Amino acid sequence: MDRDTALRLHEAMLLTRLTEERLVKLFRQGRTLGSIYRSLGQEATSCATAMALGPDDMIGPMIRNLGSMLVRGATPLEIFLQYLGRATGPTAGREHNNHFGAVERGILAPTSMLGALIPVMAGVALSFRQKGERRVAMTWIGDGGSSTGAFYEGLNFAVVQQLPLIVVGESNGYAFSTPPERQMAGRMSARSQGAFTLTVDGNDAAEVYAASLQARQHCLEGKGPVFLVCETFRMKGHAEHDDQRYVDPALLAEWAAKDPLPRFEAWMSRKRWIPDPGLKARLEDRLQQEAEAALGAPWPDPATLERGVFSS
Ligand SMILES: Cc1ncc(C[n+]2csc(CCOP(=O)(O)OP(=O)(O)O)c2C)c(N)n1
Repeated sequence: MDRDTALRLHEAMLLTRLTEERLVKLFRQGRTLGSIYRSLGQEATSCATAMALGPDDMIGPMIRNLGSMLVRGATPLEIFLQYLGRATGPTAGREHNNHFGAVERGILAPTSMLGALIPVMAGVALSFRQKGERRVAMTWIGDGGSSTGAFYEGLNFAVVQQLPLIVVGESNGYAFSTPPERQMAGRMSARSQGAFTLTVDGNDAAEVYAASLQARQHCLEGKGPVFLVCETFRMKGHAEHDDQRYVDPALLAEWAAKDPLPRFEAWMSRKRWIPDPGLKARLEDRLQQEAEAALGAPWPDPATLERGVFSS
């Protein structure tokens, strides 16, 4: 990773964290229409993976991958408008979290159904191969989501067809309140179905980035899909309405010490790559302004309720 990439990756992870913190404030003020699904402590698995892609690659994020959307050009303003359900947001108030895409940015809208994006993104990868395009598709799955039929079906198809698909497995300790051993047999990497599998420390942004570059290269060489398992931990409840009382505080303390942001800052400082000391204040200013702009944005007109929801 060169200095410029490291600085951009650091900024993306910090922006992800601060955007989510701002969303939590809006949630506690009763302003958001739904809950907030944090990626606290998992910023590297969203940002360092997406950062390794080329401009023509496509991502299909899940709800905990807001960072990947920011890396590909989604703005905090759009995110706030979306969570606040305003008319000028990406879905014009039809949906109230990160379920919005932008094909021109290479983002397919996230869907709630766990595993559903694996066959969809395998199809995207198939289209790249059929057209002879040097592009890869990337999507994410939690440990809980990797027990679904759609996950097995999609990854199996990608393996059989040798498709340029990267599936990032977020092994983060819990699925809602269910620990993995209550839902899945064996470690996440055991569910690769023959895909080339890499397991990395998901809280080490430099390692995640290097593995993602390797995964992309593997796909571009026509060697088939990659299952990139990131060992990490969900530092908050499933969402803001969940106080995660079922998680051992000692486990949280253990993972807090492995927070990907300070670790990446320490890695950068060993290389003498020092982020701008004013960066955090600058990002917070930007978020303040964009949150205020979103709070001032109009609500959707009830007369348009069915528009963009049902096909005419
Ligand atoms: C097919 C399906 N089943 C159940 C749900 C409800 N649900 C939403 S998130 C979630 C837990 C997800 O856990 P995991 O895949 O481990 O991801 P994490 O939340 O840990 O990032 C469940 C059960 C769903 N969205 N889709």
